[in-house]
Amino acid sequence: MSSPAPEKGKIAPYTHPAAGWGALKYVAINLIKEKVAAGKYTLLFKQNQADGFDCPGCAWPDREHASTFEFCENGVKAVAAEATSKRVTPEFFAAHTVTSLMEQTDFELEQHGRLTHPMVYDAKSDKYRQIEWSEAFAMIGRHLKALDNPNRAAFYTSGRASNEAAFLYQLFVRAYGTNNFPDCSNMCHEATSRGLPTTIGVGKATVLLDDFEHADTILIFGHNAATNHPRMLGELRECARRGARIVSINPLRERGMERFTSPQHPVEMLTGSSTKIASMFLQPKLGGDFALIKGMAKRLVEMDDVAVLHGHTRLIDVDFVREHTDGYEAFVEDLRAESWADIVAESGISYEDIDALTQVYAKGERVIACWGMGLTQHKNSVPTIQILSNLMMMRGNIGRPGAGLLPVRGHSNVQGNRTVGIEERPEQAFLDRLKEVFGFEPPRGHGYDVVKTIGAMLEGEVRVFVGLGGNFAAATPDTQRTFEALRQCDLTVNIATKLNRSHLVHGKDSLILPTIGRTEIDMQHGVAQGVTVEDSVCMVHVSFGMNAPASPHLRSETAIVAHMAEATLGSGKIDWLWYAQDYARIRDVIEKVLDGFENYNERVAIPGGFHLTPAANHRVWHTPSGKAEFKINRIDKDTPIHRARLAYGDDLLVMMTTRSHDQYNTTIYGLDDRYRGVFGLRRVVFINAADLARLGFKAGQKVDITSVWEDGIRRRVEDFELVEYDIPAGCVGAYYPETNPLVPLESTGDGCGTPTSKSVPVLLHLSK
Ligand SMILES: Nc1nc2c(c(=O)[nH]1)N[C@H]1C(S)=C(S)[C@@H](COP(=O)(O)OP(=O)(O)OC[C@H]3O[C@@H](n4cnc5c(=O)[nH]c(N)nc54)[C@H](O)[C@@H]3O)O[C@H]1N2
Ligand SMILES: Nc1nc2c(c(=O)[nH]1)N[C@H]1C(S)=C(S)[C@@H](COP(=O)(O)OP(=O)(O)OC[C@H]3O[C@@H](n4cnc5c(=O)[nH]c(N)nc54)[C@H](O)[C@@H]3O)O[C@H]1N2
Ligand SMILES: [Mo]
Repeated sequence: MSSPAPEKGKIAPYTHPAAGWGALKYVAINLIKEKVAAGKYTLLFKQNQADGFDCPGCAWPDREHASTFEFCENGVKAVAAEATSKRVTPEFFAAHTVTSLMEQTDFELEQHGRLTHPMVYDAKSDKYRQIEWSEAFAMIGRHLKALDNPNRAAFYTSGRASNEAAFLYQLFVRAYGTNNFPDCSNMCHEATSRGLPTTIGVGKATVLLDDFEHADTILIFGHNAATNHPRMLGELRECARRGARIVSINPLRERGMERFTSPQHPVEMLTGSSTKIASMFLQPKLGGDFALIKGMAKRLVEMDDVAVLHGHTRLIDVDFVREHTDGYEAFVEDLRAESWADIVAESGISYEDIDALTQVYAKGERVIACWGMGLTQHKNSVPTIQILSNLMMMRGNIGRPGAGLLPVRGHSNVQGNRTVGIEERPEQAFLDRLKEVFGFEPPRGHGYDVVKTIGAMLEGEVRVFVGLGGNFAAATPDTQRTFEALRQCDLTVNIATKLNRSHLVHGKDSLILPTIGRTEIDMQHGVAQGVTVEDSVCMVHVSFGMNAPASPHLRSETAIVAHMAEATLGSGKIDWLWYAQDYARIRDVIEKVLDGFENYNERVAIPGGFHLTPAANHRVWHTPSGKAEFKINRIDKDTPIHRARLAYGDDLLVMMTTRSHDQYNTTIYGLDDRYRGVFGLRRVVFINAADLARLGFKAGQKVDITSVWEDGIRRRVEDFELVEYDIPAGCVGAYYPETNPLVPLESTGDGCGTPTSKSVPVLLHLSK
């Protein structure tokens, strides 16, 4: 990545509640900065409403696409970023070589605005120049047809694409002949998508928003709602005011979990009052959740033993366990055998605190467990999701009102993308249906995920990369090797709204194909098209853009996919362009291929859309045993981190890479992280006071960070300012994507392949 610009920042603890006036002020600043045209302000009031567009900000659901405008600072930022009046034109590209653009930070690249024309890389001038759409598609077709094996191409998806675009994309890629579908999900909730089906038969949430009205206890693991899903705080506020207990399990005491001033409630806004959100905070070590939750399960069994002894009400829901589950006896036997010393050492939480948390859990009659990246980006993430699911099963907290599991998804349609077939390990039944409906034999083997795609590029096996949105070069781990991988490709194609790193780290041939965003009107043959998306609680609803496209030369994602397919495969078997003329046609075929989409076009027209109800909600379990399954996993004490600690002792720290308040993944809107008290800089390391003292460092000093891995490759980033922070000893935190060069490609979650972005073994050295 480009060399760091010198930063002048300020560290000042944030003492106010989350949201409230602070958020509003920043919203205003953002709109001005983005120079949104006056008429477009009304856009914000059409967000997440029945006749508006689905917010591209996140996958948090909304109440029936409610009539009251739900104010969310980050949704506004996402909309403003898309509605910006700044443009990246062919003239812009003529004025900058790719090499010179590489010198700019991700923040600077984002600031240039919206892409306006399809562009092709010209090696002689080291510049992008304008290309006709037809020529661009012909180039893609030529490259793809020239490959001796379809598995030499990889097709990335970032979770913003609509169901229609994503379905057509997977159809194209499978008709072409590969299951190489790396997607953002591989780096995100993959542990959820792999772990949950093994226990409850489905990899999705088992709750709806209404369940929050009935829950009496909400456990929130590893998730920073105030920044990443601000609208969730509104829901939690109502729960807290009703007296529900909210517990935050997070190495950091995130401000938003403490107090919240609701922008939806004028009295709170005017009086400056706020609502206390969480009543209990537990701060495990990074990656310590598996041991912690196993400790809760063990403690619950012990407490249940006592209840049996005294003839009290059982703490285990024995009816649920008997009727609905498999493997309970062996699971309990394993819990009894687990040592408390290991649980405490590996979780970083004392026995007393585990006991207190278990009491809260056991008192809850209706418990919801939510989680984010804090649980999913570790080596033991799949076991962690399994044990959490099992803990909830022990008290029958699945498939009844006010209780259930809620993985809080990131990208606004990442869940829908997977539903409609963006999956490198597709189920045979799904492929059979594709074959039945479209009459071709889809590839049957597993394709490459993100990490395997990069490996295969490095080996020279994958030669063509196509990205439907996202920023593959910056979002992925091991930056230097990923750059090397992409640069070895024959062709890289990026379908994008804005300029980003992935356009600059390119193959021999390279195309940037500009597309319209979710907030813009998608006209096909004179008719404005709606697209459909699925949120975190499995509601599918329609979204209509409201703005004129940023440039008349933009094409919709669906149209671009259709043209790529036609240029590669022709229209003999599947009439790609016909589908792209009217998206209702795509929904008709989705309905034929996938269960749950009956009368898709009619049902999605109802305000609020429809629920793709997971079978687990009805206590029907799509697992091999036909029951919800208990899974046994041991606490692993021989991981690369344990081995590194043996080698380096207490110098070895474990680092999480996380989001600041002013970013959307690799899109950097600004340099502040308001709730964590960091202003004007991003190159920081959050570190415990005791670690600072022990290592002989002082807050404010600059350090270089190196990662410790067993392959001899040097991974290092420089000049990060030490910030003293309330984070468990031995753990440090820093922002992504600046620290992605430290995440080794081979360091992935067992059973999910997710880069271990929240547990990277590192050493700190004072910068020269
Ligand atoms: N504004 C904004 N909104 C976003 C995004 C964005 O970048 N900006 N990104 C979107 C996407 S794609 C996603 S996936 C979501 C991400 O939203 P989150 O899931 O909140 O992701 P992170 O910001 O990475 O932070 C994870 C949280 O986990 C905690 N954590 C880290 N390690 C551990 C651990 O070992 N155990 C526990 N218990 N906690 C831990 C961190 O302290 C932090 O509070 O947000 C989505 N929404
Ligand atoms: N170290 C570390 N790495 C991580 C993570 C972490 O916590 N730590 N988090 C991981 C997670 S959870 C995720 S989801 C990934 C995110 O990985 P990606 O989804 O690949 O990254 P984004 O930054 O969301 O992509 C932003 C780009 O998408 C394009 N874009 C925006 N809107 C649209 C649209 O409507 N259509 C199209 N075609 N393009 C659009 C813009 O050009 C923008 O530059 O990163 C992962 N990487
Ligand atoms: Mo994500």
